[in-house]
Amino acid sequence: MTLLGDGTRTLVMGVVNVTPDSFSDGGAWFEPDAAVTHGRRLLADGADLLDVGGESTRPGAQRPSTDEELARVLPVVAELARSGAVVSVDTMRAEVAAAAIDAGAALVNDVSGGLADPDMLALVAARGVPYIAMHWRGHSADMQRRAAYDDVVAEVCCELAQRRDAALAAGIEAERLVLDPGLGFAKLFEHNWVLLANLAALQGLGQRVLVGASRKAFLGRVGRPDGVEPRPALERDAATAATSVLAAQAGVWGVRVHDVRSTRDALDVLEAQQAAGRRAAGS
Ligand code: PMM
Repeated sequence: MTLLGDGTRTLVMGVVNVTPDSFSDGGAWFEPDAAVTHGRRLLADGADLLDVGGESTRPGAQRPSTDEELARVLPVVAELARSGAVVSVDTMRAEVAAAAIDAGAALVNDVSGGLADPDMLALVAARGVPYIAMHWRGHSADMQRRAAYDDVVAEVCCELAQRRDAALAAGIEAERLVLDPGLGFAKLFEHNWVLLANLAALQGLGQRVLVGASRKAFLGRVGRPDGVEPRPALERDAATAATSVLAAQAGVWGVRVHDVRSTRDALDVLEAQQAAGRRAAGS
């Protein structure tokens, strides 16, 4: 199997946030040892790869300095890579990506798709690692002001196609490029649902697709009428697992989740059902 898999099943990327302030886990893994232990737990639960990040991207978040981000992610990337995990580094900074690759990271996950740092695409091309480019319209401090679309699917596809073309022009091989619709980033609740319902349009861009719905606010609102408190982030894993199944049914390359076990179980169910269908068709 190549680093990005053989395409026969949807991969599960487990999230390791080394941040004090992520919306999704409240900084539970901020200490390096705790982050490494958490990463190992995600692997035991069935993660195919681990995504280590040191910058919270929740709406309104302020950015850490480059030195702070490096200090957060490098020890965790190094230790998890040493224990054999396929590690991606979740960063918008070329300097952090370069240091993380030196420490053992095998992929770069850039939520800005190369827009935040003009050196990112060239760095990734030079290092020859796979690159995840997410749809992004600006830093978290004010991104929700940019959540205006006439046709969210067409506009996200068009803007991602521009990032694809920039990545390819910089020398990143098409085989190593993954695109991500960026659920929750400059998106209102309804935009996320429309994108989830139209993953085929994103796949039409010709690249592997990653979906990151895990614990996001739109899942906290599902099934709750207006006026009822949204479900807290830590109670969104069943809804997340359901989105993982929807994404896998659409044939995406990977899903990025905080609770690997529930998504792994849900994808195992889907795969068992699909295998039975193939057996029945062949008999
Ligand atoms: N979401 C978050 C962070 N990084 N990366 C990708 N590729 N796709 C996403 O949807 C995404 C991401 C949001 O923060 P979290 O780490 O708490 O989930």
